[in-house]
Amino acid sequence: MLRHLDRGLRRARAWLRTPLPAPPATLRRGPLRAGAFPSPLRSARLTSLAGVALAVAFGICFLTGVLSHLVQHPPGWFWWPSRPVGLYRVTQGLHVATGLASVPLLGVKLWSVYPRLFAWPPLRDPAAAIERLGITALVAGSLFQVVSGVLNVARWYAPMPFFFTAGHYWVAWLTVGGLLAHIGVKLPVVRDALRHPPAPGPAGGISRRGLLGAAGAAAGLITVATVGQTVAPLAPVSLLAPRRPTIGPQGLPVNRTAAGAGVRDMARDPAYRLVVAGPSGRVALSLADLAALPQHTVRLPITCVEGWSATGTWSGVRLRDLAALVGADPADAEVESLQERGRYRVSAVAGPHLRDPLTLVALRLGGAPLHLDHGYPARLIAPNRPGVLQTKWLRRITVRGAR
Ligand SMILES: Nc1nc2c(c(=O)[nH]1)N[C@H]1C(S)=C(S)[C@@H](COP(=O)(O)O)O[C@H]1N2
Ligand SMILES: [Mo]
Repeated sequence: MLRHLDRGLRRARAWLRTPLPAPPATLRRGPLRAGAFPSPLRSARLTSLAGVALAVAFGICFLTGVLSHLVQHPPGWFWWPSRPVGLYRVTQGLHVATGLASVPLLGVKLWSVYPRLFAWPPLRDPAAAIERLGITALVAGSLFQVVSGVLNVARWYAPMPFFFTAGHYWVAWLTVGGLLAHIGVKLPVVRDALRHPPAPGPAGGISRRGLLGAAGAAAGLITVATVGQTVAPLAPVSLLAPRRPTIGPQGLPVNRTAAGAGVRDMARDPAYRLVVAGPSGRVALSLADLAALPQHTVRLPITCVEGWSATGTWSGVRLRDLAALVGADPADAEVESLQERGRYRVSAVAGPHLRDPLTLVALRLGGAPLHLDHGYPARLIAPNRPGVLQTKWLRRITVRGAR
């Protein structure tokens, strides 16, 4: 039995290495010519260094991205705390920063290897054909992730005929699968290339070190030029950031306006009531009722998955105080917006956030009543939570009791 398996494997390996017939040599023109890519800057070492840097950036970007997905769509086994307050801000900041830093790294990496597209013969053997297929998928996946991520940061959805979050998430798994296979195949090559000292560089023009330095500087520059979306003191140098954390009504950016959400009239209706329903009943609170409850003030950020974040000073009623009006032992809650359509009209509030004294149904921002675009008359604000879950224009809170 084992002997058969062994023989089968050996045969498969031999087949993978069977030379394929080369195409007629007259087809070998243009970029297919020998020596068509003379740049002495390309080397196994450069490819390896760029590859290692890219693998680190992709790795951090992937892990923080999966984390963000889990926080937004928590499966039953997942648990996410409400503290530290700014943890999600850090992980999502890392996600966007490593994703943007990948742009120049991917550029250098692809530049250093693309002449191999024109290798002769095009397919040496079946193994080479399979490897090319894998690399094609990896390159396509990487480009898709980087481009769709940058488009999302720029809030330019028109070129994406699919739901960004779902596409970006599933292609991430495909890309990382391809990346792991690629690393498995190339690790010995990389180790070899990095162990040996670099060959003497070319005489004139840009040096290898210069090229690497330029790519590194570009990665750093892009990061600094966008991180101001999150780190307010760096905002003035954030030339590339499409959002400034201090521009917007009440000094805070707006993601979706009240007009865009179709809630202008409902939000300003004097008959507005916030309904709170729970295991032991239901109350409908007017703005005056809400203002008569104990008020608290917290400083918490809005951390948009699109890469900006900004801190505000919010005042209002603790969510746990509202939950206490409709039942003793609250487990979790769902908050619903006046907005009638759209993905972000409802959100779930898990136990840690429901019980946290920093979680508010906010009525005020920076001391003044909420601006209509920031969720007037009432919005949720909770610690360590993505912006998409900080639901605006609340209509109803449904509390579930512990069982
Ligand atoms: N009802 C509702 N709430 C919402 C949204 C929305 O589209 N509808 N957008 C969310 C997103 S994506 C973010 S980043 C924050 C932004 O809050 P802000 O506009 O007050 O800065 O609101 C969240 N709350
Ligand atoms: Mo957002």
